[in-house]
Amino acid sequence: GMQVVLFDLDGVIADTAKYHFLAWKHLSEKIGVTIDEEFNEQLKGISRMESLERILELGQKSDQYSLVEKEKMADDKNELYIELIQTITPEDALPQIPQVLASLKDKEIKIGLASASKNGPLLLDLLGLTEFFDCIVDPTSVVAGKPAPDIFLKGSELLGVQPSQCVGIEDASAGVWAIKDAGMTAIAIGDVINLAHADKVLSSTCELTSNVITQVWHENHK
Ligand code: G16
Ligand code: MG
Repeated sequence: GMQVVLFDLDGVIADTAKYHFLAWKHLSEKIGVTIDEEFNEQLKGISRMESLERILELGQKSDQYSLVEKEKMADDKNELYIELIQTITPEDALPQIPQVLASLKDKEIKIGLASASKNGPLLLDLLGLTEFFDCIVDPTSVVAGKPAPDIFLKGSELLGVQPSQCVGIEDASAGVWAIKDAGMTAIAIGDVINLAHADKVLSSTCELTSNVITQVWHENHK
């Protein structure tokens, strides 16, 4: 049966995507690039340096900066992001998330974090959810980021189960590809237009329960 649920963080456990967006927007404006929410969709689930690269490419500025300058920009963005997330408290977990985590724990289903964010452990602490997680995959330990399946595969490996026994939960198109390419069942949160490659799309975490997760897994393994 289903043994493990691997959660994405940004956009699934908490609405931190808005803070990533604000921090990137601030950085972009300083270098004369304008980004909007639609462009920001492409940055979801994508690593910090890769996100910066996409912004620089949008402004055709990628070759104007050295690697050292790019690293400084990425650090500045992260500094602002960390400032913005300090206000996060357990109240900021998205609807149903603490209940779903508790219910999975009751059912002895293991829980892992498969976030591209280096700030994942800090965010789980701010949200008071660290205790639910049996493993947090270190995103720096995998070579290829989402949409590559590596971070999800690493999660199943660390928890000692086969990919087919896992469900992944994502809000980003790149993340859903990562789950599917890992050979897992994918539940997506958000707009079906961006996320039709998932096994099930829920419009928000309000619809997420541990029963829905197990049902979607069973549907996929008939
Ligand atoms: C998240 C966000 C991305 C962000 C990435 C890296 O991934 O969706 O927008 O760029 O992490 O975050 P950081 O700069 O904190 O290391 P996920 O996989 O949790 O959605
Ligand atoms: Mg996400």
